[in-house]
Amino acid sequence: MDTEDLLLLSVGGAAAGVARRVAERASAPLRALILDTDDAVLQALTPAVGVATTVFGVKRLAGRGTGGDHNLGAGALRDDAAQLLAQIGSPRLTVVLTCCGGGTSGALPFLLELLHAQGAATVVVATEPFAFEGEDRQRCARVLAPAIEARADALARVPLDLLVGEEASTLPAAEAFGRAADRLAAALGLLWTLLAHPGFIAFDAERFRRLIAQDRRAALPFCFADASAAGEGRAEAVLRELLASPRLRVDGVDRLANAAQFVAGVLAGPDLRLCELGVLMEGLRGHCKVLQEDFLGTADEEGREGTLAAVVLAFGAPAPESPAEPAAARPLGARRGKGAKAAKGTLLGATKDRFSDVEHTVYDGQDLDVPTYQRRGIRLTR
Ligand SMILES: Nc1nc2c(ncn2[C@@H]2O[C@H](COP(=O)(O)OP(=O)(O)OP(=O)(O)O)[C@@H](O)[C@H]2O)c(=O)[nH]1
Ligand SMILES: [Mg+2]
Repeated sequence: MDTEDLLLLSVGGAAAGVARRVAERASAPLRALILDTDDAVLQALTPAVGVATTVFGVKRLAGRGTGGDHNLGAGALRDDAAQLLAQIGSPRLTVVLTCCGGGTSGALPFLLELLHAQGAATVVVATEPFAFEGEDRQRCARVLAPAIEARADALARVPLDLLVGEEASTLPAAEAFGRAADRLAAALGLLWTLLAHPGFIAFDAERFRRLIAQDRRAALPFCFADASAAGEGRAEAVLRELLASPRLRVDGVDRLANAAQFVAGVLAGPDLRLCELGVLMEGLRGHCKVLQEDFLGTADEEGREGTLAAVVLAFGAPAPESPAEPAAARPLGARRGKGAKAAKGTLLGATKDRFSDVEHTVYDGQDLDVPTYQRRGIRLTR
């Protein structure tokens, strides 16, 4: 896969800062497009090789942001869709990053439709506001989630509180935001290196695409965490940190234990030993209760000699009230089939009518819960 095939796309002011940090963290060349409706945010970013910035919706918003209005974010994207598509090109896989809580992320549903029509598989990472930001921003994030979920191929909803931990409420707000952005950028930087610069065991963007770009009604949910350690026993230390990570425990559910699939990406120097991969993979598998598939990828870098870093992505999430089923109860291949039953213990994202009782998202008088290609009767080939 060539570098044009993989794109990091960020939408909104806070996401712009995180995407810029990913460019510093990733040790493989990054093709990133940073989009915002606020020109001042983009002007303040330090330029980086491979990272382009574009303000959109200037006609409507005069480069000043949406002031928290999703409809304005959606309209702004629609105004400039043709120009943005020319910049996006036709990536095979796009990692879309947004921080929900403001209005510019309202552009996401339409943007995802455009990407889909271009043939791109989309992995969305959407942060959710800190609890201390208040109900208005929480609500803003909540109402957008179903429209994103219906259009992405895979979706990680990342509460900022989980990224920072319990201390979030006691830290100065700027520090809490900074810490969240750093942690997110570190994990995404590892993921990027893994996909764009695969080592002797490759889990590249094309494999990721195959894992997520299935015919389904809603995004495959996932969560992710990273850890690193150096010295003797580094693989065991990384494993311990991953298994204890609050980022893999969402709403009281251990998402790794309940994962149907996981991807483990290991980044190390030339001193990486096979037994260390064994420790990690066996430890992760041993923790999972309903695992059906796992994938390992490595990226090797001279500069990492002595340290071992890993990023784990856990796919699938049981309904919170349902306990994990034993693996034998669900046959291989049953999890993501079109029309999988919405029964107790089935995976979120594989259920057929999960949006039937959810309020529809209407922008500019159009029901965005109906994909554009259906609204306009366009046939898609993928
Ligand atoms: N990590 C991090 N998150 C932030 C920061 N500032 C804001 N956020 C989060 O991002 C959410 C969205 O805020 P913004 O990105 O500023 O909003 P926007 O997408 O630019 O939308 P508008 O400005 O309303 O058009 C907030 O609710 C916060 O949860 C920051 O500096 N770092
Ligand atoms: Mg903004």
